[in-house]
Amino acid sequence: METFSLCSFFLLGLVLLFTNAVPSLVDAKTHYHDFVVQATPVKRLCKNHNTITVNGQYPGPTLEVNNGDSLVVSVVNRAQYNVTIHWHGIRQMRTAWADGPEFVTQCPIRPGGSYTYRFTIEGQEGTLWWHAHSSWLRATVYGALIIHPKEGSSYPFPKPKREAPLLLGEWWDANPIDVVREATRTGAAPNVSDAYTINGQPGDFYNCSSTDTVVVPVDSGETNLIRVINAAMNQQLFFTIANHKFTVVGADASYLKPFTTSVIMLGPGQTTDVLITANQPPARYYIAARAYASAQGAPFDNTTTTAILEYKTAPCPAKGASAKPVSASLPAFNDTATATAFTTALQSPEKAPVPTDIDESLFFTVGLGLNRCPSGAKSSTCQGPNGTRFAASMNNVSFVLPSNFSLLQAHQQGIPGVFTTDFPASPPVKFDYTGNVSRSLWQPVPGTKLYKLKYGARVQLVLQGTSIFTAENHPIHLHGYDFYIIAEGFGNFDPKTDTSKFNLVDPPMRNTASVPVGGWAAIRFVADNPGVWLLHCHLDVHITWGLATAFLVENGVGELQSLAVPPADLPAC
Ligand SMILES: *[C@@H]1O[C@H](CO)[C@@H](O)[C@H](O)[C@H]1NC(C)=O
Ligand SMILES: *[C@@H]1O[C@H](CO)[C@@H](O)[C@H](O)[C@H]1NC(C)=O
Ligand SMILES: *[C@@H]1O[C@H](CO)[C@@H](O)[C@H](O)[C@H]1NC(C)=O
Ligand SMILES: *[C@@H]1O[C@H](CO)[C@@H](O)[C@H](O)[C@H]1NC(C)=O
Ligand SMILES: *[C@@H]1O[C@H](CO)[C@@H](O)[C@H](O)[C@H]1NC(C)=O
Ligand SMILES: *[C@@H]1O[C@H](CO)[C@@H](O)[C@H](O)[C@H]1NC(C)=O
Ligand SMILES: *[C@@H]1O[C@H](CO)[C@@H](O)[C@H](O)[C@H]1NC(C)=O
Ligand SMILES: *[C@@H]1O[C@H](CO)[C@@H](O)[C@H](O)[C@H]1NC(C)=O
Ligand SMILES: *[C@@H]1O[C@H](CO)[C@@H](O)[C@H](O)[C@H]1NC(C)=O
Ligand SMILES: [Cu+2]
Repeated sequence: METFSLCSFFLLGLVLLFTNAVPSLVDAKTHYHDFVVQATPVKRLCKNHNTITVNGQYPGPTLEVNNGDSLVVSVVNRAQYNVTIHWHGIRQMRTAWADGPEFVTQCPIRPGGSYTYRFTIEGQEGTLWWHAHSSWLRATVYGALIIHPKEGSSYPFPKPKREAPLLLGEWWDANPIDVVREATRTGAAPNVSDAYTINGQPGDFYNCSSTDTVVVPVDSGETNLIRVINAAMNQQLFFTIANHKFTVVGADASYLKPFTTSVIMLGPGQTTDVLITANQPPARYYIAARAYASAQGAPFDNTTTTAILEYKTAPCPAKGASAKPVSASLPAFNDTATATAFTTALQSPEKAPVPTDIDESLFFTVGLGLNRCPSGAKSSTCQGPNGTRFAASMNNVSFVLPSNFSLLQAHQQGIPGVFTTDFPASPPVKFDYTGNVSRSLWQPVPGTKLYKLKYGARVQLVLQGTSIFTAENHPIHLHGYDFYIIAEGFGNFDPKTDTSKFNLVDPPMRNTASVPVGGWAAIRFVADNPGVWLLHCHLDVHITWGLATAFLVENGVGELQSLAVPPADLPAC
């Protein structure tokens, strides 16, 4: 049992339960879990909501496994919405059927239905998470997925005394499904959120939240591992702890060369593992997160969420102003320099097997667009800028999900008419991507176009941001793969000069790349996992507008290089 200072109890804070880092002693295990998706009363910011949760928990249950273990998660849908669960960052080798994005690898689990996700963790260690991948349900349907080292092995850094996840989320004082439906109807940008949260709690900078702030207890002198997860819907976040530096040791379930910083930036989908040593005078210190908002002039939630790092021997706070924890300072909302300094500091711990001979050299633009409304269209459905509707695209294709089959089923069963494989390898029109883009280029074309990859293809993909409507940092997530981020930069990628920036020695490995605002990122991976794998912006507002495509990776030779057969309980459309 943990002991906590009495202050926490007087303050009615929610004390975070650190787990002791105990190695388990048995061989690879199979973990069975039941997830019941259901509406649950949740009160935040003074108001009650009927929130969609897993097992009545918000955030949902933390899953803990060892590298090499298997998970069997039986999901029962008792909510009124279609739902699926995505295991964000899990490679799902040959088990694409368990990946989860709706209409990509499965049809949704309908109200009253169920589906059991079965998969094995192969060669991944660190912090991942799970979340709904259907409409905007992931606003409240998410949780941590922690992968401890394989049996008998340990962390490649000094063993932390204790460890705990901190999930950064986003809360609407509304039903998030109503928020996205309203935006889809009107064509305008959806309402921004009303609060950010840490482990489901906004913290004491918000009205009606001060008694529920999450408290992270520490003992003087100990070093703990904090697993930070950005589960927010639409916002990159800066994260810091007052008066404490931390050592970054991992991101997206890949280890990193350790380095010290006082602030980290995470795009939605990204995780960062940090070691923090309690080496300051015993007191209470704010843990804080707020927006890194890269788009100029676009509205965003500019509030700050907090938790409290509390030394167990901290003197109990007196009543009044002096009760405040030590305050934390965060970068300015538009501090791209700090965001970039962080993302470019990440390196693999040692020399990495980065593919050098490239079979597929791809160049995808990523950005927004505006659809003109047909004359005669109701103005209530054209509430975007100047009577348009917002859109987004990759290589000018605004991605449309099918509704009668999943892409993976259509691929595996050879059903025609669901998708095509003519997604362009490079932009159909070359232009000054980050300049003042002509209005004639702003309207993308809707389509369900995939890019086909042969099994084992060595792929280089340059993700080029555009300044159509507005330039913005896009967190681009690839399902079913980790990739090396070999370089990033501002402006237009120049194949003649920018290849000199490529780090082919020790680039970081991630599953979500932050493409700099008005810039580009280059990634490499080997297509060694057959299936249909979504590539998308992890800002849900952008995927809603079509900022996505998918790779169709063909089978290789033999069973070990081929997609498994679909599970018998795979939901039908
Ligand atoms: C969005 O915000 C507007 C303005 O505050 C409000 O009238 C509307 O009800 C909100 N929509 C939803 C779905 O909450
Ligand atoms: C918080 O409550 C105070 C007092 O009722 C009010 O003036 C203020 O606008 C509220 N702030 C927010 C962010 O709702
Ligand atoms: C957040 O935005 C509101 C509305 O635009 C503004 O009044 C407020 O000053 C901003 N707060 C911060 C901390 O920037
Ligand atoms: C950031 O915003 C401030 C105003 O809040 C402005 O003065 C500054 O120029 C902006 N910086 C950048 C890099 O856009
Ligand atoms: C909207 O129209 C006005 C006036 O024609 C123009 O100045 C502005 O740039 C337009 N905005 C967008 C986003 O098209
Ligand atoms: C699936 O839906 C698409 C788009 O609506 C349609 O073109 C196609 O014919 C449908 N396929 C089948 C087999 O029903
Ligand atoms: C962008 O180009 C348009 C049309 O060519 C021009 O009207 C506008 O002034 C330009 N904007 C900037 C910021 O240069
Ligand atoms: C996208 O395609 C549409 C339709 O062909 C075209 O009008 C527009 O200029 C294209 N934009 C870009 C960036 O290629
Ligand atoms: C739920 O999923 C089914 C296919 O399984 C689809 O036909 C239906 O439109 C979906 N409902 C919503 C509200 O998206
Ligand atoms: Cu994802």
